[in-house]
Amino acid sequence: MSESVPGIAPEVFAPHEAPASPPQASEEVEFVQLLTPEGERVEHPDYSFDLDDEAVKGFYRDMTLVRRIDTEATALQRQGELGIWASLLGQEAAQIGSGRALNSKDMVFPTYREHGVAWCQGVNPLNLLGLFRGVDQGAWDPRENNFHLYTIVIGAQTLHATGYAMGQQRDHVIGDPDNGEATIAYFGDGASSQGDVNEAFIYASVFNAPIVFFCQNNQWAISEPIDRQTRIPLYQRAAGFGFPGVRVDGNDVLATYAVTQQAMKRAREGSGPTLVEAYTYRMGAHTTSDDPTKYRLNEDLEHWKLKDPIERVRAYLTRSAGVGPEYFDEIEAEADQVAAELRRGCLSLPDPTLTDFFDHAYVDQTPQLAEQKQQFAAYAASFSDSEGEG
Ligand SMILES: Cc1ncc(C[n+]2csc(CCOP(=O)(O)OP(=O)(O)O)c2C)c(N)n1
Ligand SMILES: [Mg+2]
Repeated sequence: MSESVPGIAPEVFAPHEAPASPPQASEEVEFVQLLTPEGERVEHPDYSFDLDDEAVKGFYRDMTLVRRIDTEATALQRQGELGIWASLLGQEAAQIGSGRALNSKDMVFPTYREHGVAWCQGVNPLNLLGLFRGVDQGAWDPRENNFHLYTIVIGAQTLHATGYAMGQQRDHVIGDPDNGEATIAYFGDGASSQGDVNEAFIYASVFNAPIVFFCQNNQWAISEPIDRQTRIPLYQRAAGFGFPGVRVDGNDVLATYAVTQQAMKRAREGSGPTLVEAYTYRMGAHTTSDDPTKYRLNEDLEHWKLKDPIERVRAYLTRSAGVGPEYFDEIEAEADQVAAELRRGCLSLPDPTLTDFFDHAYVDQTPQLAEQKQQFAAYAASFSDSEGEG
């Protein structure tokens, strides 16, 4: 291929060379920030946080409890009580800030890591554990908490969400920025490379659907770094699809709240989609089946620890809002209680009757599934004869 194609940089033709790296953890990244890692409030020309310190205390509580739930779930997996767990460690601010910016009518389409958003929507964390324990296929009713079932197929939920948002538009439930309704679709940096996500962007754009695409750029798609997904900041892609994109400090709960709130208002009033890129970091493994020490440097992790989303809120509350240590102790005690309850609940989840799974795939049983159910029942029964042997 010639290197002199007009308008195309020669480096495009060096496919095996590593592309220019995106900013490393130690470099400055342009984003909306309202609370620094040191816990200082800062101004931004386009976004402001307009809630009081009581609300900030609430965010601190949310993030601490959700982190504790996450730690307990990881421990339960290690003890053989869950099949797998996808930790949200490090992403608490992105999830609590965006989750708390939703109103009671907005609809959420999560991936498999949005335990913090589930918390904000009032989903019982035990329901999340049921899925990861393999005793059900997601036992919560999406309509009850406006929180769709977890989606493992990367990016697929962005299409489901766009379809839902187009339904909201056709039901004429938009037009009011505060009391109307809109949809938010969560996805990851890796998912941004999926066809589904790009198709969702196009549909949402040309139909002006009331949706916020909330990308948690945690820098990793299992072991693939962000520089294998994009050469430009992800939020800039929105321009090519014809709607605004904004990058927010994903470890700053005040900023993620403010940015999501504005984007949701825009969607609810009928002004169309927004892409929010929450710039954050996956502090843990991809899932409990993964070992990140095989592919990333410990010093990166150490660097991101200094940007911890919970610590900065604690620093702010202590230094600038006069919150004493008793408050933090209370939250710790509550977190321990929540974790103990979750553990008790998990251990007492009833084992499923496996043949029931065939009944839950569709609303109405199909002849094929009925046959498969029978075959499975016969197969399972073949083991009971040999019970107690060898
Ligand atoms: C369509 C599809 N392809 C591949 C996978 C396997 N897979 C599971 S998680 C994952 C990486 C996703 O990364 P990202 O979108 O950044 O989300 P994160 O896990 O970092 O939250 C992949 C490739 C899958 N579940 N679905
Ligand atoms: Mg990722």
